[in-house]
Amino acid sequence: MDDLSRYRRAGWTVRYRPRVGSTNDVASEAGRGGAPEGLVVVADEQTAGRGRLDRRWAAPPGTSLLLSLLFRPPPPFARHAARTTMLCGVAMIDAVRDVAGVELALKWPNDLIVPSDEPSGWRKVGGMLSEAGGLGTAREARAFLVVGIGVNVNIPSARLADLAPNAASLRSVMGRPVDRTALLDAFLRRVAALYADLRAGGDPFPLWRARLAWLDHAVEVHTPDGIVVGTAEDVAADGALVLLRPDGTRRRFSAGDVSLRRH
Ligand code: BT5
Repeated sequence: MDDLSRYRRAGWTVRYRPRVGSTNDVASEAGRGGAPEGLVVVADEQTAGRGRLDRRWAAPPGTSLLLSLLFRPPPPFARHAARTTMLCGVAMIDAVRDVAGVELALKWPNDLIVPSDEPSGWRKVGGMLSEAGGLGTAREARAFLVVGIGVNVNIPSARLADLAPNAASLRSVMGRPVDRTALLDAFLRRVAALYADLRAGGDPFPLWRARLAWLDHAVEVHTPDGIVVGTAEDVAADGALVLLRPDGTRRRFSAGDVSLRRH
């Protein structure tokens, strides 16, 4: 029932691997080799799972959804790549709600979180890592986007602290296991619909914005140069966070190497 190895879905090329370094690397290699969009790399275990800025993504084998999708967004690439990452986040949040009954939110820019009673106010259930490739070549048609997502599905509560101090899994929240195949299926169905809509001129931005945690709340933006405090006023059309400072000035942060905390 929870066996990902036989999973298939029309319209997608699903490449299952029991064990890989990183599903993002497998998908990027396929992208560089000219593979068409619609490739899904799914693994039961990653030996070199990556987060942003070379942080690690860790998960006990067979407990999580670890996957990467290959897209070739139409020009203008940067705009559509950002939109594609957004729609993947929307699709995963909606799939998790429908299949597991857990209401996740997006912690800007790329975390999937569940609200909790702890002082921090949240726990991390998943994360996304988007990587573009093939840019700067003569033809933008070669450009590709890999969206990697890791979701803690059935990680037992006792194992979570090994991964991160604030990690949670769908199982730890619901107290029962969740079928990873059903979740993957619900996710891919939504991605297909939202991506087709994007290609037809639609915009997932309002759906993405509506799923963001902490808009209008006091937050801290942690940057390499220090912590900036303010109110998370909004997100700009390009996805940048707009922070309203206590002195009434505004500052924009693009995803880069910043992260967000409640203040
Ligand atoms: C992310 O990075 O949250 C993006 C994670 C993307 C993982 C997927 S899995 C499939 C695909 N293939 C890959 O190689 N990657 C993608 P970031 O915001 O940098 O968060 C990383 C931080 O999350 C780490 O420094 C830990 O503190 C924490 N962490 C690591 N594993 C975790 C887990 N399983 N659950 C919760 N937190 C975790």
